[in-house]
Amino acid sequence: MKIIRPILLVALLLGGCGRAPQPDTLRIFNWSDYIGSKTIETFRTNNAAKVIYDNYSSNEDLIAKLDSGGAQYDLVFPSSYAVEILRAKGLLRTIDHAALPNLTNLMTEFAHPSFDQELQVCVPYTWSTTGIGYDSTVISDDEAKSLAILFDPRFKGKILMLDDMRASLGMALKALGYSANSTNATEVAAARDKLLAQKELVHVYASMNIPQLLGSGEVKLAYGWSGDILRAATVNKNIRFMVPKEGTLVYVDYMCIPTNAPNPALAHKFINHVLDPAVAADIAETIKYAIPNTRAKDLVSPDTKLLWDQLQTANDPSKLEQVHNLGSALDLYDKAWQAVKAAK
Ligand code: N2P
Repeated sequence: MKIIRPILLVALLLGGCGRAPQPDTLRIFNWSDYIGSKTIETFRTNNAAKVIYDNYSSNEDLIAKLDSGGAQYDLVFPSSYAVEILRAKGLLRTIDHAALPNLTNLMTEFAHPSFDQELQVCVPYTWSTTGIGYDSTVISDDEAKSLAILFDPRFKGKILMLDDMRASLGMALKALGYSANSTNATEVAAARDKLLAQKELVHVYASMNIPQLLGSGEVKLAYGWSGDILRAATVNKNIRFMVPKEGTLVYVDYMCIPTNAPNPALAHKFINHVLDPAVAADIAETIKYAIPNTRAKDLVSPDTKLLWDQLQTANDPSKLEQVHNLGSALDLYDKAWQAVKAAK
């Protein structure tokens, strides 16, 4: 007995002795409110896989988490500039296109991003712009056309600002007539001061739960990402989305596999799953972000298709700015944003 027991223990620890095999596990790290109603469930069923699903609230959080080496995820969803930063740090794995037969469904205009022309480390997931979400019973369409509304004392305590360094400083830069990618210290300091002056009007800085906060009426005015605002409009018919005349930021978010991913094979399967037209259509239907999948567009409801088309046509390309990787100038933004967040 004395001999058999330890052997049994080892066998149990190794998962032997007739126990059912452990399911393959996929660890996903994504923004909140950013997946279809059925995406995970159908993947679990089709692949007999276990899915662990965690959320982050900004590109900066994601970068810090992966950079610390402590987090082990198979799939993450950074915006373009964050893909560049993660790649430069050696934190992204090369993607095997042979494992992605559905890649042919990708819209050609998204297939060659300037920073990764052959999609070596990323596959496009969604695109969106930032803009103004407003309750049309309180704010007129005309008022919502300018970023000035976000600085109007009449809406003190009713405003939501994105808790997002690049998006919020980018908005303040555009309100001042500068580029959202400015690397000029005086301009970034002016944007910081604009946000500092606005702070007493802001009810909350948030990058999670925006559909709920705006949809429930807790805030009447929000500077947010198009999909979150359009989603708020599905629960509260008075909510509208406006692209400000001063111009705005355009985001493409991507699916990437971290270098230390424990299960890259399953991550590839998930990317291919998301590229399936029916899966992509369910994602668009749920989150109201535009999905760069040619075949999904025919599968969404007329309402979602309309939102998609409006987003495309309402945006004057000359007013849209992609958020770029700023290299060492990022420090200016870090300091400016810390000052805004720390101010009373
Ligand atoms: C979803 C947030 C999406 C981030 N709630 C847009 N880049």
